[in-house]
Amino acid sequence: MVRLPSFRSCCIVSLLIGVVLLVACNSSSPQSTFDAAGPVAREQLRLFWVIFWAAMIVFALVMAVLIYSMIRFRRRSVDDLPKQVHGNTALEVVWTVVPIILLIGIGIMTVRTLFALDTPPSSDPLRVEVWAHQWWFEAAYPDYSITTANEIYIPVDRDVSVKLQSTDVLHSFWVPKLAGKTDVVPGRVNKQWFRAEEEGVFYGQCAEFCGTAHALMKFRVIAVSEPEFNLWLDQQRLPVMAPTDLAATGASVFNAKGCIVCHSVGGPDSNEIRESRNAAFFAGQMVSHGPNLTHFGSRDVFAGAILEVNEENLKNWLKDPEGLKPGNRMSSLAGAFNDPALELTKSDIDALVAYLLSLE
Ligand code: HEC
Ligand SMILES: [Cu+2]
Repeated sequence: MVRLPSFRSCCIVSLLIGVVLLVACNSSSPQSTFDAAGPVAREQLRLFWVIFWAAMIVFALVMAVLIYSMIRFRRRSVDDLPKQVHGNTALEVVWTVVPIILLIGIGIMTVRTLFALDTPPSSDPLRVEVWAHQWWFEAAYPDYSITTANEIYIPVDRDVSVKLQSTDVLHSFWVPKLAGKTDVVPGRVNKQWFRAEEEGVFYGQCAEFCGTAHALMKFRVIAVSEPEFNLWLDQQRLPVMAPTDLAATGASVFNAKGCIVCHSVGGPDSNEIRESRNAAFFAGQMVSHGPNLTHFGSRDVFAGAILEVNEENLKNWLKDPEGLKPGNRMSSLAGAFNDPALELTKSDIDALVAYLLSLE
């Protein structure tokens, strides 16, 4: 015979589940929407709390009435039959009108928040163009001729206006502490803006399932002081220095082994570059456009912000990108061109890593 769990074990299990759920609410979590760091996220959070508490009050009232009726009107003996009623106009009007009022209220607040957050208040926001790719984010700064990937530098306390475009499938751009999700739709331009009110690294993540490596499609928004941001801009605009020694060997390997087909070095990527690479991708001639590597050595993370930039990780990446990021579009490098001459030897890899790290 099956034994039902006792009341005590039920209590213990629910307590444990409660603890686990509460731990998940730790507000120091880097991707928590409950820890807004700017005006957009804060307004959205405020709306969330209003709707949450309205729903909690309705929930509590309905539960109270339900539990009261279950106890008050429980069946007391076998032939106990409650008073049979049919229809109650007053009650029906109440439970139709109250939700209508609630929904209209929530609707008004939602639409007002949408309009209030539609455009940045500043007339001179920092403009960033984000291109979503399977499975990494590209960030271009059109006013400064900079193209980078996975890391978006912004100055603190300045509005940032983000133009969102996709080169392949649906994605969604999401930096939980700065602003809610905005879908990135192929063939369409979407926009979002935010402002960081404190310096720091804000974690972002693609929030729309976009294929195999969707879970490994992260990025970072790095908010720094205005002078630090200007230093970053200056450094990103420097031309690439001529590589020396092992790095110079790496630069020739980079050309010889076809890395240059997908990766630009020495300047920003133009829309023409992006378009021709994507056209080749859709024609099945190549494995899509890879991140611009002009100042790769100055970045902290790579491959969708899942790996730290260092010698060991880069060697492993070039040896076996598939092992580090399953499904990624660089893995089939050798396969795509079907040419054993493109395979990398150990000394190729050492030279390439020296070259990549020299690209500061
Ligand atoms: C067929 C196109 C293609 C070729 C050829 C290619 N890559 Fe890539 N590469 C990519 C793509 C796509 C990514 C992004 C992978 C991801 O994060 O999902 C990438 C990522 C990288 C990254 C990390 C960049 C970042 O900021 O995330 C490095 C470094 C890199 N490739 C180096 C190389 C080197 C060196 C070669 C030549 C041996 C090479 N790649 C050949 C497409 C290519
Ligand atoms: Cu995704």
